[in-house]
Amino acid sequence: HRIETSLREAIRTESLELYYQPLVDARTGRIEEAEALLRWHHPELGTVPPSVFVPIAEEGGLMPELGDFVLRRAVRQARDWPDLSIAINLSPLQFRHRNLTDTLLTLTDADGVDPRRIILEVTESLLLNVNTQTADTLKRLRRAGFRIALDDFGTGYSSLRYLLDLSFDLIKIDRSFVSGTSQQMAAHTIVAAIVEMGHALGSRIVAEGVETEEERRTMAALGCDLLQGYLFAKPLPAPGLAGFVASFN
Ligand code: G
Ligand code: G
Ligand code: NA
Ligand code: MN
Repeated sequence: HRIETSLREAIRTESLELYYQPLVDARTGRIEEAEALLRWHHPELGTVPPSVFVPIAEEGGLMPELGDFVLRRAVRQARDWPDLSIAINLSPLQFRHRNLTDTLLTLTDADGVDPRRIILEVTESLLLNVNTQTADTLKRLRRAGFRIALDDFGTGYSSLRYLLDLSFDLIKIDRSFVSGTSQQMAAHTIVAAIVEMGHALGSRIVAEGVETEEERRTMAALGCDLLQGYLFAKPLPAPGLAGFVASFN
């Protein structure tokens, strides 16, 4: 696979980039978090989306290196942005390959970053077959102070069992419930139910994919704590995000 070879090279030369998308507090209107999203600007192929190259990295055994690169970059960015928490997407493979908690603590220690400012986003695919190792790692991470977000909630094989066995600081409602749906009434009923359930379990709720002012108003009225989406900003390179936050807050 030529693309795998050039991805390997891009990881080695650290020529991948992290973009950042802000999360807006629905009550205060302030930005206190940003999600790191990988971007690969390939010299010939143009911008390759992570939905394409992350699976290639996973299948080609490149995830340990790619995952470590993202952790390193994102924690370093958190050091440089003391007023923001940074959310990092984790591949399920990162739970298997090495001791994630120690790796992260080494990075946050070295950069003087409070682990509470790091949010780790996991998807239901990690939890599909929660073995005790996965559950233990999630517990250790939380004990060390890292916050855990359940990403894309409501898609995949949603099982409420995860919410019983594991605690999440944040639940991110997938954008299919937030914007552009033809069954808006039903979607809003489900969002309201997730908000009530999530709050009762001590989680804060994020609405993803907020694209319009009306969606912002609706999601805030339904009780979502944080809002993320193109209405506020697309994922931006680090300097762009910093400028955006400075004028927004
Ligand atoms: O940025 P975009 O919407 O194209 O992201 C598409 C998918 O790629 C999302 O599911 C997102 O979680 C995933 N993704 C983006 N950045 C990272 C990353 O740093 N690590 C992992 N494992 N997945 C990522
Ligand atoms: O799976 P995950 O939620 O991590 O994926 C985040 C992806 O969603 C990113 O690739 C980002 O570019 C995309 N995204 C963020 N906000 C919006 C939005 O308002 N609308 C759409 N269509 N995509 C969004
Ligand atoms: Na995410
Ligand atoms: Mn998501």
